[in-house]
Amino acid sequence: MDGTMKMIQRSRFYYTRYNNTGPIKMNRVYSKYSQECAEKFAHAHPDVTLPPSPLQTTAAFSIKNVFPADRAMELSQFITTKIEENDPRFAKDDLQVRIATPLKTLGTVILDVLKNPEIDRALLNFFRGYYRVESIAASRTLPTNRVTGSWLWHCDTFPPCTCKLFLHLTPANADRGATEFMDRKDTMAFRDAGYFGQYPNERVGNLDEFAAAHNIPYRPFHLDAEPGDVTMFNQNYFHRAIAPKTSFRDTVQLFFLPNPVPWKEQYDKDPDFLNNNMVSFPKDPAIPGSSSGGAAGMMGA
Ligand SMILES: O=C(O)CCC(=O)C(=O)O
Ligand SMILES: [Fe+2]
Repeated sequence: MDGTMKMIQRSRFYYTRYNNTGPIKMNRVYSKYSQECAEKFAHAHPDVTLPPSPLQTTAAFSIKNVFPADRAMELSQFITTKIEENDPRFAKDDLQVRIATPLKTLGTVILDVLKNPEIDRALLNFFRGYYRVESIAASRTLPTNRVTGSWLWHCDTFPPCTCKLFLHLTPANADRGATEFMDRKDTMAFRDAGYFGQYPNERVGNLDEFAAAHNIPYRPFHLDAEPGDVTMFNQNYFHRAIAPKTSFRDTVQLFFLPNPVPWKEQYDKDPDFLNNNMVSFPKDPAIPGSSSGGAAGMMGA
């Protein structure tokens, strides 16, 4: 990226508008597509009013008891068993265990989370219309002293008008790996002071000193969760993963894009899509799984 583009993408006007400092083309294409999906929904549902989503102004909020707690705990136990068996679908390093093809490995039962009316409403409100699942990940974060990548304060630099959901399979809390978040106001204050957390090499683990030096508040928050709870998450507000102190934390992560038809209708067209899609987000949001719109390694969620 040349210096002029970088200056534009890091200007207040730009990041206030798109809530990221990513490429203009990505932001324009996604904003336009999202608008089209929302207009289509509004046209077909003139009597439905969708209140604004809390994710407009903050990184995350909780929806409790979405998924049966005993099923969530069973899935966590299953992960433990498979790790002990050295199952190759459970790839372990010092930070985490990544679970391959979650819908196959853990089962399509995880999509039941979307049958919860509160979740559906929260997503409809965020997208101002229909949405689809673009990808699914699942992982166990582990106790470690190493702080790197997503464990540093960052913005995923994903397209605007996208969001994620964490389904918790274990508790998450201050001692047990709950993600730390900032709201919109604080995220913008850090950007105004020159912190962007985009590329891995410009991220820091603790923003205490930076905040003090720039006279801005540093007040990250986390959300306690129990098995079966959901965290709704706007990944373009600053956040960082926290290594659990006591025991591992398990989550399933669903990533959403706007869509012209309901997620289930989209899913039924190609139920295997979510097992094969390796793209972080598509270049063309209208085409699920179209070639990658961003190298995960470059920006890094
Ligand atoms: O695992 C976490 O707590 C947060 C990871 C993260 O940065 C993300 O999902 O974008
Ligand atoms: Fe992230």
